[in-house]
Amino acid sequence: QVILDSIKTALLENQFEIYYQPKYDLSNETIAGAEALVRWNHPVKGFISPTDFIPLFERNGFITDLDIYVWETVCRQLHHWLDNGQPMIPISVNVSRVDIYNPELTRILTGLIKKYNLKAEYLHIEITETAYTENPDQIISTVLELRKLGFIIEMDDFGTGYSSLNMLSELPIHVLKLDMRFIQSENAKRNRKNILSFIISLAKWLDLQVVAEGVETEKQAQMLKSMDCNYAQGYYFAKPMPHEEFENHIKQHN
Ligand code: G
Ligand code: G
Ligand code: MN
Ligand code: NA
Repeated sequence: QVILDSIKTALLENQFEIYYQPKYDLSNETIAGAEALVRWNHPVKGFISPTDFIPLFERNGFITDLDIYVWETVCRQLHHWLDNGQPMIPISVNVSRVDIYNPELTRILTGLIKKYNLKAEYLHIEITETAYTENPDQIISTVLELRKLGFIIEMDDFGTGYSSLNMLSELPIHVLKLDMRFIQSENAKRNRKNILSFIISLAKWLDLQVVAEGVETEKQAQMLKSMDCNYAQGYYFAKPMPHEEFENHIKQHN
């Protein structure tokens, strides 16, 4: 397949671009962080969405090179802000369900932090909920190790998997990112709103911070704020954007 041959070239030719989607503090609407999301500008096929190539890369093993490339680009960006005396906004990176089992993972991440002279707390690590349920014991020990090293751990797409409440109480994570389907229920049945509100309260009891994803309307943002949700991300606030635009965005909002 063409797509397979082109990954090495793609990395060499910088065809992957990192977009940043801001995350807002709902209490004052300032930018509290951002998620790094990769885009592939293919010279022939044009723009390819991550939903089209990530699953393929997870099957053929290219995901590791890509994820490391994304983490390093983000660390270089953070180092640039540090060097220029700009405010440090923590950036969340995605770790594929494949890479989470890589025995080199913690070594790679600490290597990057050292290389770019960063505090680990500026790099937030997103691990999707479904990955935790595949092999909880191994993930828990990796997450514990990352946590000890100072990284902030976020559980992504919460609500798409089947974490038991018991498991949630034992996971050494810092942040729960609620899957969009919870949020996009503002006009839905009262029961769904009650579930959202309950999950936010539960997270608080467990001392976890909560990020709502896929916030598209003011009404949703208001609802989340009234439920005491900490942070929100979504098209209502801002879409993922290139780094220059993100830097301007920070200047305007913080
Ligand atoms: O950005 P959306 O922009 O279309 O992203 C689609 C999916 O791709 C999401 O599930 C997101 O988590 C995943 N994704 C985006 N960037 C990365 C990345 O750098 N690494 C991994 N592993 N997944 C990513
Ligand atoms: O799986 P993960 O949470 O990492 O990926 C987030 C995905 O959601 C990305 O594809 C991103 O572009 C997309 N996204 C971000 N904000 C919104 C939103 O408000 N609405 C919708 N429909 N998608 C969003
Ligand atoms: Mn994510
Ligand atoms: Na998500």
